[in-house]
Order: sequence, then C-alpha cells, then structure tokens
Amino acid sequence: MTDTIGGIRIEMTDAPDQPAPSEDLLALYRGFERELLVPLWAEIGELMPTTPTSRALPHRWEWSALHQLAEQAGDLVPVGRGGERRAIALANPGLGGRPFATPTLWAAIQYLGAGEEAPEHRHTQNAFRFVVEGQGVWTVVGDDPVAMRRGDFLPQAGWNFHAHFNPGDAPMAWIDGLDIPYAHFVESTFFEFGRDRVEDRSTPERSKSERLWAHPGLAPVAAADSPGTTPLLAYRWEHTDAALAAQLELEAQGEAHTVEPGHAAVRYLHPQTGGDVLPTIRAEMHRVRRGGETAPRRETGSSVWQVFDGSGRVRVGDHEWSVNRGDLFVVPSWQPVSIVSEASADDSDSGALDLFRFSDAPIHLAMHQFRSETEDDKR
Ligand code: 1HN
Repeated sequence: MTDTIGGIRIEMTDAPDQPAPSEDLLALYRGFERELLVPLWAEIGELMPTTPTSRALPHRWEWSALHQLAEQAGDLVPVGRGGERRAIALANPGLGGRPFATPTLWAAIQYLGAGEEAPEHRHTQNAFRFVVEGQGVWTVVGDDPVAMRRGDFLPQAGWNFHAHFNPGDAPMAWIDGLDIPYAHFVESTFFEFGRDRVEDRSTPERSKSERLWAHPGLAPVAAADSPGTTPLLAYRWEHTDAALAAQLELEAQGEAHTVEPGHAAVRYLHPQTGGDVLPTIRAEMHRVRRGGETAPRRETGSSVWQVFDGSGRVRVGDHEWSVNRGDLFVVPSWQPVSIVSEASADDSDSGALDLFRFSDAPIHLAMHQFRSETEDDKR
C-alpha cells in the first residue's frame, strides 16, 4: 500500500501497526529523504522476496539472425586496437539495454574474417569460447596457439594475455561467455593491452596446454597449483561426445548414469581440483535423446544455453520456444527449465538434442547460496 503526503511517497507496507498519515509522519519522511536514508519497512518486500525474483527475462535468440548480423558487421566494421573484438552481445530485455545476457553473465557472437587478427590484451574477467560451427581460428593464450573447432570448449581464465587470428580463407564465428556483468557490479575490473601483433603464427594441431594436461586422470607433478582456473585450454568435442554417448549406451544396457532417463550430461572440470573450470563460470554439455523430455529444474543463479545439435522445444518459466542449432536462450535465477528433444521440420539432424550450457553457479556455491530443485525434490 502506498500513500502520498505532500508529494512524498510513503510506503505503508503490509506491516502491522503502521501509523496513519500525519504531518509528523510527513516530516519524518522528509527527514529521511534529506539525509539520504531509506527505511527498511518501505523496501523489505523487494529486498527480501521469499524466493529469488530476477529482473532478467527468459529469452531466446535465433542463431540465423545473430549470424547474419555478425556477417554484416564483418563487412562493415573492422576489428583492431580500441574496439578489440568484433563481438556482439546478447542484451537481456529485462536488463535495460545493457550488453548483459543475465545479471552476471555476458554472451556474445564473435566473428573473425579470413586473415584477420583480434589484438592481444588481458582482463581480469574470466572468459571462454564455445564453437557451434566452423573452424580455422587459433586463439593464442600467452605463447600457446590453441585451435578452435566445432564442439570445442575453450576456457580463458582472467588476466591471461590472449589474441585470436584467422590464417585461413573463410570467416569463423563462435560464442564468447564472460563474467563481465558480475565483475562490473562488484567493481573489480582491470584491463591491459598486449602486443599489437603476435609474431608467432604457428598453427599446431595440439596446443602445449593439451600436450601437458589433456590426459585423463594425469597431471604433471611439477605443475604449480592454479586454484580456481583450469590450465587446460581446450576441451575437445571428440571427448565430450564420447562421454555423452557412453552414458546413453550404458543406460540402454540397464545402468543408470544419466541425469534422468534419456538425458546425459557432463561438466567441464579443472584437471587439478575436479572443480569448475573457472572461478565464476560453470560449463556443461547436455544430450537429450530424440523423443526425450527433461523434468523441470530450477536453481539459484542464471544460465545461458546454446543448442549445439538437433532441435526441440524449451520451456523456461512461462515462456516456450522451438529451438534449432545455434539458438541461444537465457534461464534467469530460480526459473524452471525443461527441454524436449524433437525432430526438426525437415528431420535433417541425427537424432539427439545436444545443448551447451554455462552458468554462474560457482559464485553461488562459493557464497553458500546455491540451491537447486526438481519437481521430484518437492514431493
Ligand atoms: C574479449 O576479450 C573477448 O578475447 C570477447 O575474444 C569478448 C567482451 C568484452 C571485453 C573483452 C575475446 C569480450 C572481450
């Protein structure tokens, strides 16, 4: 309930024992305003909702529209020092036009034409690349060129110098995920330019990081600890694909290692700690068998999903969309998400619906604020 005295809004709230509007009350509220004070009883409903309520809205972006605009940007807008990247961010319709996919996460499509280079720099924000189509760009992290190909997940921990170059004759697009909105909100951001041109244009199949770290269950004894951020710079699709396939094969043989029937999932992990790959970002790949449907699940914190393969329908809160390869959608905090794997209109895909997902779960876990729930948990 709101009342106004002399132009000042007085929140009466639902709290018991609120005084009737009076001249004295008006003087009190004017005093609050003059001294830049706000009484809790006027705000408690918004500050302490009984469950998380997000300003972010569920939303889907279609890859075809995104890609077409990125291509246009490739024709019209150069990439170089100053602008740094030809990255075009998803702006959640609930977040006032800022380049924020969710209150904590940035997601963008990045486009690099044949022969182009995105100059070296470093920032404290944590980042990753995920490749939904194409290949041919190397991201150089420090002095380690790392190939980018379809299905690869490439984490990029904060404060490492990095540049990208495209030595081939075809453009390439991918998605970037970063914790920019979070870092912006807590005001912890540092940024530095690196070399204007990275001289080493070698294009190794396997990066040094993979040669050292991409051996299951093995870590170099001499390696220093890198708490919170993975030293492995590329998680290759062949491994992710095999891990998901094995879960569904074992399920078909009567063993339950899936999240739920018909729904396999893996999480990208730090090889030294077994924890999440980045201090602020969790990343996973999900596979829902054709005809499968996931139970509604919700959790604290927000996530961004991208369809990697297949098609289907996705429900987030009271929004529902059909999704195809490359489409991105946002799940705000505590909104239930469920996924149905369906044949596409032209039935051209292989069967299962594969989805890449990243979230801010590590922040919520570190603060002991993480909760998740399915319909089953409530029974
Ligand atoms: C950045 O460095 C990259 O390295 C992508 O590819 C997106 C968005 C804001 C600030 C830095 C990249 C970015 C970014």
